Amino acid sequence: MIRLLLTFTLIACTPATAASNPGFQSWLEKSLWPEAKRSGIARATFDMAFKGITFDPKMPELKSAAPKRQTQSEFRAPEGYFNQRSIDRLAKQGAALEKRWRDTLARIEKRTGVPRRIILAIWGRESVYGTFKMPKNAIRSLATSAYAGRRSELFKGELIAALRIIQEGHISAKAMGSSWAGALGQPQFLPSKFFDYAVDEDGDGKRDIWNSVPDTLGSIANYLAKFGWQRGRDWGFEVTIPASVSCSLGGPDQGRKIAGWAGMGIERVSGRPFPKIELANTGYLLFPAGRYGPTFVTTPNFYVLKQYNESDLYALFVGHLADRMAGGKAFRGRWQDLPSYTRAEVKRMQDVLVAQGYDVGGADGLIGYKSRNAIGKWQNKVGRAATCFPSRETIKAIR
Ligand SMILES: [Ca+2]
Repeated sequence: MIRLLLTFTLIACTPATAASNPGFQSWLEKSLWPEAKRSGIARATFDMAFKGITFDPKMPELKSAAPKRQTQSEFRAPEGYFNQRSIDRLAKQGAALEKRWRDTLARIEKRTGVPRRIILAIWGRESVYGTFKMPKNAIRSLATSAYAGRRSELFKGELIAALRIIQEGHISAKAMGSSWAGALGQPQFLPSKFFDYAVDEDGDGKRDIWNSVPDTLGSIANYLAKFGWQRGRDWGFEVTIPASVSCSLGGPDQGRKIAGWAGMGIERVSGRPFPKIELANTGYLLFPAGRYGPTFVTTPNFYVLKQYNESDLYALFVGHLADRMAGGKAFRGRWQDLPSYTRAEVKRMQDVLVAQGYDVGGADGLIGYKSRNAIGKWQNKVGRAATCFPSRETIKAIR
């Protein structure tokens, strides 16, 4: 009994620190330090960065953590992703910030060609214009994931990049806030992207994407510019696409001049014509939910937005939010109720389509444009109306 009590007391008194994971401190010294040193990190930087840093048992990246539910926004009804109240609020805040940072935004827009509202929309989406409090210390979360995570090598590289950022004096280790996954500051850059994309817009010698609004705005624009944002062009337009145009024509590998799409009867929902510069250049059809939701003609800039986050809905959210800041209306097309699928269900359907010779873009359990096109082609082949998105009934029929 005494022994039990003693044990209990000991556990209760042991803070969740190094003592609860002695391997962590030894890994820092024996495994991480030699590698950091080889990468040019000074001992003083290393010691300062890890002062008081402990293993974080709550990280979702840990091998022992319960696997996350295998769904993601692509298969939930997109309606939830485009929450109107939150978009309205973000659009209002964005429009106010556009006034407040007018000169800075004008300078950045002129230099990079990235429209100010696109820059603002990414800022809003990533960190609610810098008001979202970063939940984690980057060093602690990256070190925990590098030590015991499922993608240890990847996080080790990110951690060493984070140490370089500290060593160069852009931010202190303590103030280096990040997401759970280690994405840094207001633009949510991974540390490895920092040196290529972050800029010192306010000229104080630091690329401070945690505290400086100009640095944040300049860095977001620089990122998009470096990924090829086309100056003078929009991101895309909501359109009506007549039934005579197959929904299996979606995606970046089936582009044609926007004048060509217009010639097939595709029109903007606003009733306005496509701008001249757009008509003369390439555009792509986008059916994010097949025929079960709004449809779009996008420009190559839509795919530049996807370089920020590899998701059609993310890029659409950013483009749409930018339009809303300029007084644009909510989507005209309605997102219909769609079932949410597990990745396993989608993968099973994809495996069947692949076995029948369709290109689904990799049977990964995610419904990307190639899977949508494949579903449309399958539906045409078996004499169904093409919807290019699986209803419950379709996913059961594809077997
Ligand atoms: Ca700066």
